[in-house]
Amino acid sequence: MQPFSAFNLFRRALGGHTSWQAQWRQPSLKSEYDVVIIGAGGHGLATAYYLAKEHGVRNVAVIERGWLGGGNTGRNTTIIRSNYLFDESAALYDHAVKLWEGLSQGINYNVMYSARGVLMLAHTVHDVQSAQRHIHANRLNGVDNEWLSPEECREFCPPLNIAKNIRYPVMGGALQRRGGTARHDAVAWGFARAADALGVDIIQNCEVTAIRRNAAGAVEAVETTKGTVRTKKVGVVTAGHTSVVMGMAGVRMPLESFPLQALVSEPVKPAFPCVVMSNTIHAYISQSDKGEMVIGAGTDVYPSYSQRGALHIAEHTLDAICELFPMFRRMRMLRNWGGIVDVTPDRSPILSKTPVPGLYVNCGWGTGGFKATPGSGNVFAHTIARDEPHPINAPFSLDRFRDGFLIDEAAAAAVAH
Ligand code: FAD
Ligand code: PYC
Repeated sequence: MQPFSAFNLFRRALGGHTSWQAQWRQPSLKSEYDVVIIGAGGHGLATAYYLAKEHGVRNVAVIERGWLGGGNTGRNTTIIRSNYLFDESAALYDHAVKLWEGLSQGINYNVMYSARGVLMLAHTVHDVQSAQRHIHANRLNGVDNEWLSPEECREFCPPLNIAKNIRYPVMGGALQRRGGTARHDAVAWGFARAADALGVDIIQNCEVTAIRRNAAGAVEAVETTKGTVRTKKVGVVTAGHTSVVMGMAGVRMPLESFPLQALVSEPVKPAFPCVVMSNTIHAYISQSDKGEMVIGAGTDVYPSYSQRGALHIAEHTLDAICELFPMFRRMRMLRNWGGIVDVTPDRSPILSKTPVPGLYVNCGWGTGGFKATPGSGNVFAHTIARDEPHPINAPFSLDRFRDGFLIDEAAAAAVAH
């Protein structure tokens, strides 16, 4: 019997190990796989897991140039919601929310999904109309969303300042009660452990440097810093760098990459019960289980591959947070960081086959892909295993930029673009 201590409780929460690295095999890269997934973020790992679990495809490698979840998966503000305007988006993101609800049990790893409610504030007449349009559209799609008056907003989130004379007065808010947060790195570790247990090889510190095609144009191998791997199927899941990796196969992508940043405060006792977002002033906030206030800012104005954002953008966000939540004015910020998000012209993701036989791409999640992680992996695994899209991701094809069937969620996204 182990002595009772916080340390041992922590070990038990991790499944009996002190290090998450110790929880799975450390395989060497083989020379041939049925499927190679490039990128061990949440989406790549979820794809591998569902390939093995639901399609019986287990001879799979997930190849990661850095460490598990070290990209956007470990850098985001963990907001989960499915209150998107268009039918196609509502179906995709709500598929994910339904999977979040049973994920910890499904992969036997506590991802700390917490449906504490996401409140999106309205500060102008335009915001009010747009939020109410979303509420009606969401309800028609079976997605919960409801309108709250300013007083009801404050009742739901007591620290909120609803004074009428502030720079951005709160005119109400749209509340999705099933929305919330999860622990982002646990999502990567949990999918990794579950995929590994089904036989998937997860290879870290290994960069894919080339994608080789045969005389017929189909994928035949990838070159990596640990050697050549033969394979007939490659899934590219490399948020922020998708244009670079797809360029290795000669495919030009409709994407731009931008830094997006976030910051956390010193930890405090539980003070903030929900998630609050403001599209208009580009601020969003929740409290992590460690007690830090998790605050997200807008995207930088200029495209870049830098993993830090411009300071004036963070300053603008903190101004807004202090006005909306005056009790946080004297709080100290502990650290900030950035991730690189790739953005499509219609601000909706691409989950698609490509013109290259055997090459599949999952990207373009911009500022909002964390919430989609299990749903994205689930339908992308289907697409790879069957060489045809799942009905949920069929509208999110690369072809839409040629045919014009865009899913224009630009105005519906929660942060500055
Ligand atoms: P990543 O986690 O970025 O994984 C891609 C991996 O590919 C990386 O680990 C990278 O190292 C690897 N890679 C790249 N090139 C190669 C190569 N050549 N060879 C091998 N590996 C390679 N979304 C939300 O839903 N809610 C939020 O609150 C939210 N907040 C955000 C806040 C910030 C600051 C940021 C940056 C993003 C936020 N997002 C949010 C977006 C979300 O984080 C991403 O959409 C999502 O995590 C993308 O996951 P992924 O697995 O596709 O990518
Ligand atoms: O998509 O909900 C979201 C989001 C919040 C912060 C960044 N993206």
